[in-house]
Amino acid sequence: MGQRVYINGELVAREEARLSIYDHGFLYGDGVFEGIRVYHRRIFRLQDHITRLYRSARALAINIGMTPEAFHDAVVETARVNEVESGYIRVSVSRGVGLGLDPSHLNSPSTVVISTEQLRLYPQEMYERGLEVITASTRVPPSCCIDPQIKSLGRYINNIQAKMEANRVGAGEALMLNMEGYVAEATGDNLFLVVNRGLITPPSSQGALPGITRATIMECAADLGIPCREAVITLYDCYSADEAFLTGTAAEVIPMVRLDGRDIGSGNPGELTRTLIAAFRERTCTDGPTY
Ligand code: PXG
Repeated sequence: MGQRVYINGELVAREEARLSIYDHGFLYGDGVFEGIRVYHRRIFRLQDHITRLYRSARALAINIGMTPEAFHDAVVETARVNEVESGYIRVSVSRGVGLGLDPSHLNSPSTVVISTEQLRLYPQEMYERGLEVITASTRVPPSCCIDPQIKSLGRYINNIQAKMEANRVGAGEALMLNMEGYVAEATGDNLFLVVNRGLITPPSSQGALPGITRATIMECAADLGIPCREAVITLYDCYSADEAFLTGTAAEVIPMVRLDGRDIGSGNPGELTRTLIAAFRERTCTDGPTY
């Protein structure tokens, strides 16, 4: 049987999935989303993704129109009917359908789409050799504009611009600074530095999304007795770090070995990075509901 897509309460054939041309997600980026991974028929940290989705929606006053429990079950059911062994689940929710900015003119409840895909963000060799990264000139907006803690559709126009900056110079990723010039995160990943055998990562107050892979790495570090703290990070901290890596659902955990033409540490994936990648891999076998 072909792939099915959950759309507003129904599982339909992928070719038959239809959205209105006046959907607020399409017209204005007025919506929220989650990208979730499946490992060995386990939906990795699904509960955390549902919690973040509902927090994002609440912050934008979007009424998802179903309970988090029902949403959870809909994600599991979509993965189950598509027989996903390992892969990627995209959950998108928009405010609804209606032409015009004013949400009081919307003539439908929120649009909910759940689909499954295969996804690999970077080529395999980059996981082994490490990523070359640049600092983007495109900044993360301050929370008084588009709050970067909200995983909104619209915020990604900036991140896409930053990613294009990386593409233009053949780099694998771009680091983004906040308006004060401190390091926030990469375009779809959080940043960790290894300094003096401990980890530091920017706090969400500096423009980092509260990443679920980031939280997992913090737990792995605690298990392994590796100190980890949130810190305000400058480019100097990155250039002079012993090791660095990026974390995200799509990217998983990937070493960052060069930044703006400077080697980080030896310029190769570091020992602590490798240890944490292994610890992360182990967790993907146990965390999350199975079907
Ligand atoms: N920062 C940003 C801006 C992100 O978009 C992360 C950090 C990492 O968060 P998680 O919870 O995934 O560890 C993200 C997540 C995609 C895609 O389609 C992007 C993300 C996740 C899944 C898919 O490129 N970014």
